[in-house]
Amino acid sequence: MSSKILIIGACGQIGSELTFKLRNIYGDNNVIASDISYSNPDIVNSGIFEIVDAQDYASVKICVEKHDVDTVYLMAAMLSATGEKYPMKAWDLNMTSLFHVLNLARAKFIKKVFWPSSIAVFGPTTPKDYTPQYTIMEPSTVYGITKQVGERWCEYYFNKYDVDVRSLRYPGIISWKTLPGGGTTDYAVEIYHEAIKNKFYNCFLKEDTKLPMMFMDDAINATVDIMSANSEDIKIRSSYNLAAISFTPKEVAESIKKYIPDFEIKYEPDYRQDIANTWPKSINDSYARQDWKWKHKFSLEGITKEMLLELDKKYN
Ligand code: AKB
Repeated sequence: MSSKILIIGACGQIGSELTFKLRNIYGDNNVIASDISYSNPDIVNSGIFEIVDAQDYASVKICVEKHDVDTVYLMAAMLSATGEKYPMKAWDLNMTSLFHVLNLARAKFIKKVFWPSSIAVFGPTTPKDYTPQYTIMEPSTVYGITKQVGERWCEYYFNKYDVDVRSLRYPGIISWKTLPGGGTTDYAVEIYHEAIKNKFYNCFLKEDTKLPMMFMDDAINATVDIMSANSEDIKIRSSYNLAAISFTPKEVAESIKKYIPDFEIKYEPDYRQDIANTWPKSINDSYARQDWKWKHKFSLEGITKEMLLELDKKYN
């Protein structure tokens, strides 16, 4: 019998594209998309879809058993900016859902788990340039705390209970199909939408705020690659640093102006600036490149070209 995959949080920015990619690779009937509501019609109408509440153990277990699932991608989470508004909700969602999936694996209902971590595990005391895999980690956001603690639990479940859990520290992810929600890096997606729709963007970060970023295709390939790598090659069971490029709002605005010369940007930093100030500017991901041969493809120029092309088709 072929392996069955469940994606929890399939309606979100990364979950939706991961669903399409995994269905291409493993076949529509082997990939079950799930979310707490029917919020993304493209996903709901594209194949098998189940309502699953990631915070309810029974809800996840029923779906796993119903479809003979052996691999779970847990993509449901509250991100950094929203997490600062609802700290306890962020803690509950991000931690409870992880424990449910890890415990299902520990009890042998499933065999393999993917759980995304984030550059938010780093904090104000972390070295900012080319941040190493192993370094000071004192996250100052609730989201970052949940990701750092989650990483410790992933490694613990691997060491103590032999749970095959794999994880990546995603940077900001840029894509045109589904909007991100509640993150600090969301500006790098919104800017392209606003450039196409209004030729103007009011940016919530300062012009020189450099953050690690990645195009969705690279993030999805990294996720598929780490999950299909041989278990012996996955030497880090907390979470791997993962990098592609780094840029500032000013740099992305300049790359847009090459295609839309009258595009204008204004900077009005808000509470998200304080979050961004604590995150790395660039990431050293040499362990991922060495252990399971990670390689990114997209540069800022490549991302801008693709984003403007696709969003132009969508809006015009
Ligand atoms: C966020 O901005 O909160 C996320 C992340 C970097 O994990 N995109």
